[in-house]
Amino acid sequence: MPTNLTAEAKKKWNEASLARRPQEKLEKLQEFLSLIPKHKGTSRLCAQTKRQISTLRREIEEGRRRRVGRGGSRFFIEKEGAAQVVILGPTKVGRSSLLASVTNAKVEVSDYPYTTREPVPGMLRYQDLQFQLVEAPALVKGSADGENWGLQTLGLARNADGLVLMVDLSQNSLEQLSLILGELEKARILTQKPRARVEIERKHVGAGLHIILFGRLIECTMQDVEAMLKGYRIRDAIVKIHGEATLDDVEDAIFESTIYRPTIVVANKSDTAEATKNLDDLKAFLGNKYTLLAISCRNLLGFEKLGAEIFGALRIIRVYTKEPAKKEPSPKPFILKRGATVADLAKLIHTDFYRRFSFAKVWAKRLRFSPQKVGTSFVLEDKDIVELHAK
Ligand SMILES: Nc1nc2c(ncn2[C@@H]2O[C@H](COP(=O)(O)OP(=O)(O)O)[C@@H](O)[C@H]2O)c(=O)[nH]1
Ligand SMILES: [Mg+2]
Repeated sequence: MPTNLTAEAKKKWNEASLARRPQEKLEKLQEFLSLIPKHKGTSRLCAQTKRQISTLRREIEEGRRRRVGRGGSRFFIEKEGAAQVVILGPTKVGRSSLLASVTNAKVEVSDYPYTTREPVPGMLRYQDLQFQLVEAPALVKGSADGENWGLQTLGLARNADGLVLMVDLSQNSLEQLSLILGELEKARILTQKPRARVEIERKHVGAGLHIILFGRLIECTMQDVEAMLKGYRIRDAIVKIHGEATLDDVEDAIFESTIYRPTIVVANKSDTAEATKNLDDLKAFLGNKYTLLAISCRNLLGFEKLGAEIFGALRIIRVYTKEPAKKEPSPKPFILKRGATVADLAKLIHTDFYRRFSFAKVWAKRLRFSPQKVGTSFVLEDKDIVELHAK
């Protein structure tokens, strides 16, 4: 449903998105909120803006307190390894136990609820990769409205590369899963690949507006999209539209409201008496929508597939580069998204490298001859070896 904001409101949003200082951003957002007309089409935007305001307010308050003590937000975990995966779940499902079982992290496993109040990271090894698992504080009903540091916890999930939703097979697992999915939905974090994806990359003034359509527009034209972006004063940007997108999807992207995070479900305590029934219920509910992994932290069962399932859900590939003069590729792979090309690899290494690109040689099992000489548009796959040649 369209929001039909006034020009004044759109201008205010632009000011808010450009504001650098938190205090200034907060003020602009409050003014923006007062300018949103209240009707069905804007209820989601209102709720999201209120959430943004209250997160900012808390951050500002925390910052004030922190300036006296040590610096940095305790809810921000620096990314390490191939991807950051946040473990979400209600209290006592075994998030700490999982971290203690599969990573080197020092965590507190406890019979008391809400023991984990701050996110705790640990590294999970998978073949030649490491994933950073982060135990988030427990989700509760109302997390998306700020209960139990919910805005920060869900902010952590927003910032992650992937999610593990964790439930407890000795309890009503379906109820727990519904709680998690409900809070995520309220926070506009999708756990299933959406039918459309719109990326807006802001550019410097004068760069112009470039809209690239990879998919298809539904019930709107390129002119409509352009008019909507310009209405929000987005005049210098690269806009990529994947899948089947409506004008609402474009507006969602302007507000950066809806995001998608690859997700798997992990059901712990498979050693308990109630586990079989609860697992059956979960399977019936999930179908093939999510990967479901049953584990027992107590009996150390089911972990062997965790790394592979996370790797699969993230839809990433490893590419090994080789220098022309050397025999062996570098042991440390570059991480790319599935579907990435030689051009993406070159850009990832260095923009200058991409500009000077001449050709590449690829070694891969699927090729009839290796190495094969390829250009920038060659689509890479997991475990490909690439030798880049510059002009
Ligand atoms: N039976 C059983 N109990 C478990 C298992 N994993 C964890 N627990 C217990 O569940 C409680 C909560 O565990 P904890 O890891 O602190 O949960 P968290 O709140 O999600 O971090 C503790 O008493 C653990 O001993 C398991 O696989 N089976
Ligand atoms: Mg814990």
